[in-house]
Amino acid sequence: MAYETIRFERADKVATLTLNRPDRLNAFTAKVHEEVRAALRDAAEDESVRALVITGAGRGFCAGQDLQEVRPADHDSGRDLGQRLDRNYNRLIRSIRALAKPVIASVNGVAAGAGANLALATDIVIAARSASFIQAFSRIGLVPDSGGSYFLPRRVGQARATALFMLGDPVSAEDAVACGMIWKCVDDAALAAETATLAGRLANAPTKTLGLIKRLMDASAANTLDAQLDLERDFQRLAGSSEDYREGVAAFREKRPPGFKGR
Ligand code: T3D
Repeated sequence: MAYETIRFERADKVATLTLNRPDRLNAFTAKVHEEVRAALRDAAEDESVRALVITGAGRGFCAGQDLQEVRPADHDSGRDLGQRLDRNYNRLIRSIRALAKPVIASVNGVAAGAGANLALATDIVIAARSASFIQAFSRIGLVPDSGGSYFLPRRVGQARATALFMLGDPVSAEDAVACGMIWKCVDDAALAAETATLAGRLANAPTKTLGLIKRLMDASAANTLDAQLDLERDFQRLAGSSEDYREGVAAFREKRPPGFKGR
């Protein structure tokens, strides 16, 4: 499929989705959502893809909703923001969490509003040192969306999250690492190479197991210890019957690196 607002490339078991409207800091329009949905479907269905990277072209990662596309007429025509969230952002975040493969956000620049929360919805966030994260919603009179009010307090705690949501202040990549919002920050010039190394490691890992880890992590946010122990038992049963588990144990015994197939 030919895309207008994103790039979607596959190489060496890794798919890379690049938001590609740099003059608008890769803000989301309806067209971007449509194309991202198609790319995420592709990434899910293509068994040769074992890790997905989401990044942005130019100096920004994603500035959230394109505010040029928002029109008061949306309200006049009876289409409210709740409907837009259901149709676009909520589907986007659910698709990322449902993807049974690791997803990396490689945050190359500012991530604002839904752009920040898109990053937080991925499994591992690596950022350029010059990047920043802004819960910009309240600056324009909106509440956080795209899962921000779910992910952020779980990562940084209620006190920080509430202040960030209410104040809309930028958080530097270094501070984001320090407060547990993201995994790692690297020099700007090293971001592409570090992302490729990380994606390569994940793409050669036991993919089905990583998909189960993802589900465990999501469930742990709401589960009791008892429920989580039961889930670990169920998922270990699945992981334990995988080809990759057999390979992992065989490789350990034979003192060689494992060759996981993602099965
Ligand atoms: O409507 C719904 O569906 C509800 C869903 C809402 C989800 C949301 O994401 S709400 C939050 C929307 N996003 C924002 O409020 C962020 C708006 N942008 C900014 O605050 C700033 O641009 C940044 C802090 C992100 C970056 O600042 P800076 O100084 O580095 O860049 P800039 O000069 O502001 O932006 C560069 C260009 O990108 C500029 O265009 P120009 O003047 O050079 O022609 C700017 O207008 C454009 N741009 C940046 N963000 C957006 C945008 N254009 C449209 N929509 C944007 N969100």
